[in-house]
Amino acid sequence: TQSHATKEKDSNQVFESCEEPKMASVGCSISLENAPTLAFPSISTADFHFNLEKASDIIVEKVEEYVNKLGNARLVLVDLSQNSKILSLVRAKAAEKNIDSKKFFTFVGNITKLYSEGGLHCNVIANATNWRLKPGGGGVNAAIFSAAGPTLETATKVKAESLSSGKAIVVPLPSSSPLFSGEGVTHVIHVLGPNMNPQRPNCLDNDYVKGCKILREAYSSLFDGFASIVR
Ligand code: AR6
Repeated sequence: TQSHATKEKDSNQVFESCEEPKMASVGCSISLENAPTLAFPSISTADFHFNLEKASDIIVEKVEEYVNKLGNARLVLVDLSQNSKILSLVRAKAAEKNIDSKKFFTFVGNITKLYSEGGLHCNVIANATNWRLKPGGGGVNAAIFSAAGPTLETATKVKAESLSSGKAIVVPLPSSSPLFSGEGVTHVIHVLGPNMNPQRPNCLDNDYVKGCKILREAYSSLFDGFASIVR
C-alpha cells in the first residue's frame, strides 16, 4: 500500500548508495525493513495464461511453507497495478492463513524501481523468464533485462544457456549494473514457469495437473535460491 511505501522510504534513507548498506539498527534490534527481501512477480499468470485462482493458491501455499524457514527475510509479491487481480486473491488467501504480514506482503510497483519509486528495499528480485533466458519478449522479463543493462545477460550466460520449466537460477548482478547501483539489487533469480499459452513454446494445453506441479516446483526453486543467498 502507499502508506507502507512511504514508511519504507522514510526508514531507508541511509541506503542511498546501496553498495554497502549501513544497518539502521537501534541497540541490538535490527529493523525488519532492512531485512533481506525477495520481490517476485506472479509467475506464468500473464503472458503464459496460467489460471489466477490456481496460481494464487500455489503462491500462498509456497509462501506459507517457506516464510518461517527464512529467518527475518521477507517475501514480497509485486505487480504493476493497484487493480491487480492476482495481488487481491493472494492478499485475501494469505490473510485467511494468518501469514505474518511483516514477512510476506504484496506491493504495487515496477519491480525494477521498487526502491527509487516505492522506497521498498529489495536486495533480490525474481524474473519470470523464457526458456532461452533472453532479454525481450515483453512482460517482466523485458523490463528486468532492460533496466539491468547488458551485464545481466552476460552474467546469466555464465550460469546457464537455457532453463527448463519449474526451475530457477540465481544470478549475482555485477555492481556496474544500474539495478545494483540505483536500486540495491544484488541478485536476479530467473524462474521459468509452466506455459498455457499456445503461442509460446512448450504449451501444456490446459493440463493443470502438470501445470500446478510445475508451478509449485518453480516457487520452491525460487525460494530455495533466495534461501541460498540469505544464508
Ligand atoms: N514490474 C512488476 N510486475 C510486472 C512487471 C514489472 N515491470 N511487468 C509485468 N509484471 P509476465 P509470464 C507482472 O507476462 O506470464 C515474457 O515475455 C505481470 O502483471 O511477465 O510468466 C517472458 O519472456 C504479471 O502479474 O510473465 C516469457 O516468455 C507477472 O508480472 C513469458 O513472458 C508475470 O507476467 C513469461 O510469462
